[in-house]
Amino acid sequence: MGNDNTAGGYSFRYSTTISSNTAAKNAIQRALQTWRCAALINMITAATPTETTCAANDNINILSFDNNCTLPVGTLGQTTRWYSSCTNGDKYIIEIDMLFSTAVTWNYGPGATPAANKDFESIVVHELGHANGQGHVLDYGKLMYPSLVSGVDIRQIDDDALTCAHIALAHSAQNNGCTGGSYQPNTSACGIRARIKVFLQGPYNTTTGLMSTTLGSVIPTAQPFNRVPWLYTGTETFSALPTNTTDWVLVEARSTLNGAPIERRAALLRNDGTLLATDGAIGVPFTDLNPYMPYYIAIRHRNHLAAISKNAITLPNAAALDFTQAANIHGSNQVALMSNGKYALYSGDFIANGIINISDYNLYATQIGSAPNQYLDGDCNLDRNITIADFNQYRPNAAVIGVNEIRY
Ligand SMILES: [Ca+2]
Ligand SMILES: [Ca+2]
Ligand SMILES: [Ca+2]
Ligand SMILES: [Zn+2]
Repeated sequence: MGNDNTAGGYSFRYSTTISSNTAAKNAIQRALQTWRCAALINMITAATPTETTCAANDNINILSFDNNCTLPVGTLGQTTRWYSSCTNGDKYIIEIDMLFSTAVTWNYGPGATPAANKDFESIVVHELGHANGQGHVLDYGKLMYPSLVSGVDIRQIDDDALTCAHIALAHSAQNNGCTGGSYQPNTSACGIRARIKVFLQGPYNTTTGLMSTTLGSVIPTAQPFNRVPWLYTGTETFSALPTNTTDWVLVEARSTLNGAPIERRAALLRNDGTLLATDGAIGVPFTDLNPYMPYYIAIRHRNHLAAISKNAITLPNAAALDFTQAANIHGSNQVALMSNGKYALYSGDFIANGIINISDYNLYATQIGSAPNQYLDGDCNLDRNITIADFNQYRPNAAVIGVNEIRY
């Protein structure tokens, strides 16, 4: 990839066949945003449409229906790329034209795709995979598989496509001596997403493999770490609680294991362990990090022992950093082994200082007897109530000591 539009990436122009179709344009914008969030692609659409409707190396990157240059029968979309050479011998894309069939009945979404229709957004996401340099895969059902069944949508980017995109874009961001300069990852649209998975012992159910969502409506809409010991002043809020949310967590990105965080972000924890942005999108959206650089990740919770990753991971990442595996966590005995073989953050660090001991019990003791249905730190099984069940979570964990790197 290169800097084609002097803004570090590529600008497409709608042909007049698309510019009059608001539903199609909205689907294209969603597809572009999907790629920006997942892989920092720097591709936008320009305000001015073009009369051009056919693929040609004419310095215009078009998005067009195939009214005037009919695609082969059965082809839903087609991306044509032109290349030039960089001084280091690489090739980079100097032009991208994208055509879409008029021979099928499109579902423009964002609703589900009716059985007889083809999903336009899915095809745009697929074609944008080609636009950032990818070919096809032979795994049926993957984004870059060369056909899409009617009635099906594949609007998300799978790990294979994401991994390929990260490799291509990380390389493109280096100085390869391409005319016009280097491609610049777009980090402003959606942040640099850290995909992370973590379980909390308190609300974890070893039978279902999920955490409870009992807190539900008592979860505060604003992040709850704006107090001792975190003193985190971030402004994360949600307007609608994403589906299946368990609680808030605080995530730190650090350059070194024991260094101060470069950036902290509050995120929502879904009951399957996936961390979400406050809008429900997958991944923690950091904004102050450098893309494609390695960071250690620490995870904190109001009443569970914090943990930090064993290794620094490159962000954005494709496969989630998995705190449910002890091998990925720095230090020994930093996470609780659950009876189904998964690991979870230790329950019972009620004052969240990185050691589970009598001072945690003391906080619990001051809250037992509180009115039910509250959001209290003494509730470590996250069932809205402070009961003996919370003490029973704490008791076997008392004397667990977190590594220095996560202690306050
Ligand atoms: Ca063109
Ligand atoms: Ca403690
Ligand atoms: Ca409880
Ligand atoms: Zn294709």
